[in-house]
Amino acid sequence: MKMTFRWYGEGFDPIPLQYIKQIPGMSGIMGVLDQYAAGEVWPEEDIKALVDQVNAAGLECEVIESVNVHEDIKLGLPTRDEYIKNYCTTLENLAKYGIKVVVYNFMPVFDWLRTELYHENEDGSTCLYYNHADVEGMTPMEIVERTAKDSGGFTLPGWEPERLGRLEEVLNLYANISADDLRENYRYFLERIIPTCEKVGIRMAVHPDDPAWELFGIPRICNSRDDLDKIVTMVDSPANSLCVCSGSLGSNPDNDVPAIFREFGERGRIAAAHVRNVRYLGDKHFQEAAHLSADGNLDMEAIMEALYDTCPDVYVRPDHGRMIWGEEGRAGYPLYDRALGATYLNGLYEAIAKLKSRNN
Ligand SMILES: [Mn+2]
Repeated sequence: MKMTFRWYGEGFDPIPLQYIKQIPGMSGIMGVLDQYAAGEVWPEEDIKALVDQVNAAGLECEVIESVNVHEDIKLGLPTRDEYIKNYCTTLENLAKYGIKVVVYNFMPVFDWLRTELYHENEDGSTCLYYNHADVEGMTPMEIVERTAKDSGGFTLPGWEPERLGRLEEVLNLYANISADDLRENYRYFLERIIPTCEKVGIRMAVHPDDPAWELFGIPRICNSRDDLDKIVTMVDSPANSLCVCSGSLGSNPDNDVPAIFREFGERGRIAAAHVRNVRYLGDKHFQEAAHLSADGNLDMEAIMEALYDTCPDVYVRPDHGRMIWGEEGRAGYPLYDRALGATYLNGLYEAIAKLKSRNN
């Protein structure tokens, strides 16, 4: 396992690389070039600058999260071929500088969605929070505007200003798209990028939808074990793999998260993993918890054991954290609580490894 940390880049992320390096057991980051909109080619010189900067801090930069997929590709518009070509060029450029895994998602319009970004807990910490009842009373535009206002000046992944301007138009375009249509558009994309990935040695890792259900009547096709199975069989190659996310899949209690990690790990189709906990508050109603099993509803030991048993070389990162100890910053991506998460996950992993080697 390689423990990593999401980092948005100089000028986009308030956390210095040096602080990330100081977290025990941290091997590298999952990096991004946030200045490029979906569909644009990432130039070689910018990729090189990012990798050099991360390496200079004593960290690896082998995973990129995310190279966003242009909406026209998801919609299957004629313009998609140009954007797919650009996507392949970006993949070729990334491979030249040692990138091994690209995390992405195929969620229409909305990446992750929460109804509160700074929900206050009894202990004074804040966390990301979701109540579907609130979503049902709001239009997509209202919820996007509220999220942008709450985000404290940070651009949230999936909520880039460039995309918000087209929200109304894009929502209308999705009105006639079924889940099967979306899956066919996804297949079209994969069939055209996976040969490039195989050639340059990059594994694509799709992140599940978050939360794990349909929003505003727009189809979502990456929510469950069966959805993931359909995706990995569409193009049967290790380059077409998953970034399993315990918190996203775990937002729906019907998903058996450790079993999903174990199955796709055994099938050789997990390239990256996000590990965090959730606490169920009701039907389609949850909050993000500390990583500790006892703080939420997921069995974190079983999740880490599935990774240990099936894909010990996987890139792992703690996922969203709470705001604790007075920290201010990008919602879901603080330093302190994610560092605690990484340390806890490393502790679980060490214990699992030692117990298993002792018993053999
Ligand atoms: Mn995640």
